[in-house]
Amino acid sequence: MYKYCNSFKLMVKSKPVDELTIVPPLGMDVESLSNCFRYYYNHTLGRSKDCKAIHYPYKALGYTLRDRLMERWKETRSAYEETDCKRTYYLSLEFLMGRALSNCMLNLDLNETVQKSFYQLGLDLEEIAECEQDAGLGNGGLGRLAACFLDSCATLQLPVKGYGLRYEYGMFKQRIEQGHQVEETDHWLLNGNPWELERPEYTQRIKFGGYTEYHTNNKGKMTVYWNGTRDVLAIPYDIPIPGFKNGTVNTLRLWKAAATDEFDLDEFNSGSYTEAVEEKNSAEHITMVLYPNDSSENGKELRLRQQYFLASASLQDVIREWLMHHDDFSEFAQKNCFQLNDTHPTVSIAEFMRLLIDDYEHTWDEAWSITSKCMAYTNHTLLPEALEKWSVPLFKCLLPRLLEIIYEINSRFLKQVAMHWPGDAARIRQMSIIEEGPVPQVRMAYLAIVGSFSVNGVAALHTELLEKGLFNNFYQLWPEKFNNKTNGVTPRRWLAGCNPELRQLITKHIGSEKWIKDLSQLSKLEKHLNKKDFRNQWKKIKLSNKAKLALLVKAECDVNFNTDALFDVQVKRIHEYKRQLLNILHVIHLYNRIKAGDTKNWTNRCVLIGGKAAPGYAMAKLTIKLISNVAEIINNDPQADGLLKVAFFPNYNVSAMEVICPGTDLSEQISTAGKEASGTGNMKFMMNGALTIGTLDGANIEIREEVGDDNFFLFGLTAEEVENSRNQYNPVNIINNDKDIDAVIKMLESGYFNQCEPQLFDPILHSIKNPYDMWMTLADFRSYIDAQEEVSMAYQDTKRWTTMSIMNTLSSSKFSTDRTMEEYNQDIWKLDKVAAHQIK
Ligand code: 26W
Repeated sequence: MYKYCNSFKLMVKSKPVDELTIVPPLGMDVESLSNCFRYYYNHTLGRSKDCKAIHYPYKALGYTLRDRLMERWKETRSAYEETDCKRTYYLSLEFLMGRALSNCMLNLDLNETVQKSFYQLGLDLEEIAECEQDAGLGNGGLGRLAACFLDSCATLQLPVKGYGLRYEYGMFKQRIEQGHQVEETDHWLLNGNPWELERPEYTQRIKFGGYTEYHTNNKGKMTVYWNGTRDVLAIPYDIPIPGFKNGTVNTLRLWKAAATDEFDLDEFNSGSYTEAVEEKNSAEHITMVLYPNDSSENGKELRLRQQYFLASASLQDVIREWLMHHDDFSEFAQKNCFQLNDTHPTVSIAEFMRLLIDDYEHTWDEAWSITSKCMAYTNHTLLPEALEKWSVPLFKCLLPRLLEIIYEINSRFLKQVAMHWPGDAARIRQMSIIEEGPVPQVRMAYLAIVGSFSVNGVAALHTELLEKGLFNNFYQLWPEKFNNKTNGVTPRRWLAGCNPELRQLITKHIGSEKWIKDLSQLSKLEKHLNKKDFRNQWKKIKLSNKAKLALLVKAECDVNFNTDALFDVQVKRIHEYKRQLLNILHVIHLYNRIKAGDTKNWTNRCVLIGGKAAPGYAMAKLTIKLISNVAEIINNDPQADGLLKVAFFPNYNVSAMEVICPGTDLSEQISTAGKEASGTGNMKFMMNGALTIGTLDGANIEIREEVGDDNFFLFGLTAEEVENSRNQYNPVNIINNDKDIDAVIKMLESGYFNQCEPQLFDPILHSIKNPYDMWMTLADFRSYIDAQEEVSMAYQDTKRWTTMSIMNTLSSSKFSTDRTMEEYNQDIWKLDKVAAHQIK
């Protein structure tokens, strides 16, 4: 018998009672939905017709739909159990889910039914749907990718479960005050969350702190005890993840931290009751807030606590479920896989070793054999400052047993290195999981590579750069571990859901809706490319989507966008490598042309830039201020009226993107080549018929390959050229030799955009002119200006533009996460698809 026994097991011993669980299926018709809605509104929520708070009807609808999900959820679970299928667990500190309501209606095919029901009830569905808070449990690309993956796995009927944290506060809300970013908390759970189901019966206990003790038992076997810990409880909340019209509902399990009851007994007994209760706070802090950094790690203890909390709770949960149906771990590695979303959950590798050795009495070799066959690691960034490292002293204090295990993993690993490169001491130093220095550090990426059987990048170029650069030593040692999995986006949310008019047009011309599950069918539209009627409808839909975006821009930014103009959009996190600065420099160039009267053959433009800056990232915040100031001047200059408008979009998030990408003409993907791992916004724009102006970076390269050179506006240095020209980079020379660039810099230096705020933008000017500018903004400026001029000319040729727009959507099928998930499954997970039992 294992010394570790979960009390929950006692509860499942008793035979399930059929009488309790046999229920007739719920109706999917208008009347059933209306009745169910009325029941929740009146009885469960206790509201009357006078109630003005809009979130009650929203909640009642949420419950009504969740009930329909619940039936399918149970059927999916039992299908997985009956087949004893292999499973994958997607471990991620971030899931940027956005809203659930419209996604649920789309995937359950209840859009029309709910609309009819609401019409009869006299309710405005659109208004009610708008009151749903985004589940913003992620920073950007990596978190949204996790959400798209879950959608595709459910649609493909892959038994994949997400594990994450239920942050009380999601990604901060961004307000712009006099051009500056102001952060506000995102208390997204304030009005409750109808989509989650609390499962307190599966609570897990997580250890922190303490010390280790070694005891030898009577058989001479040494056992390690991790004692004196301060434990925290992990309570799971399940979110249903519906597949598209297939009866499958997978699970996203999010953990909330809570204090244990016995935690403070000593203090309680000594009379300090209130102090003892106060201590509860520190436990609950673990899942209080999402860290809003998306590129630089800051080594905060609470962040390591979060990571271990997720890893330990999830692994214990998987083991619990495994042991309900299996006697031992002999088949565990064949039947389970953990995909690590970046290094954030990588402490799982050490934690799984601990559980197998200390709690389930495996030898080191047995435990390592299981662990290293189950773990797979995805890298999402090439930026060295984003690679996670934890100080050894901090690790030792918080997770002493895990540090011992990491040291042991490292020592065995370094022996392998020594065998492979005999006498190469430098190699051992370079590859060690522990970085030596005044304060030694645990390199989480190295731990991830050593402990995983698969290591992947997220676009072809990115994987190539990992192999040649960042992880080259490891690639030499284990080339077979490395593979590429180009990112994608789910076509449900990012085409069918956010662009209903285009969905209709595509369906009409393909003849069925099957393309929503099989995006390669978009190529069937090719025969309509030159048909007048189809093209006219295409244009009409883009115009209508632009009108919706213009309304949003008016509401959020108070700037008037004219739908005749070219809508030029860059929305993503604000970062120097993404070069929002290059974009705004181009805007200043256009403005200079207007001021100089150089407006022959002019194309009117509306430039929209949006995104959040990490609260501690001064340069990113200053870039927002610059964009806002430039916008203010240009929008109020009558000379520019009609020719050029600029707006900074506040609080860019998933729901905003659902309006922005269908209404965009030009997608800005202008990072310094070799810096953007993949990008996924680029794919959303492409799918919705926007054209890309971009560098040869990340997935842009593959986008261009798919759509063809003629339908993509390319500019800038390649990744190789960037690295090779760093030494010769001389921005001041570039300025002196290009009068347009010189004019832009002079405008900035003159203080034209900061007349009441002298010197405000000096740090930006310094960074532009710095020969060591990491992002080499000016190296690509001329080429960018020229490519933008091509864009302007192309836009005037409506016929050409429409063809290019259609070609972009038509060629976007590679960028569906359905394709991405099929590849993960074929190469890494090797899961069988399991259909859920259908509800009659
Ligand atoms: C430690 C702080 C931290 C937090 C998040 C460092 C790094 C991250 C992420 C790796 C940042 C991120 O979201 N990366 C993006 O991942 C996307 C999905 O693969 C890619 O498309 C983007 O190119 C990449 O920047």
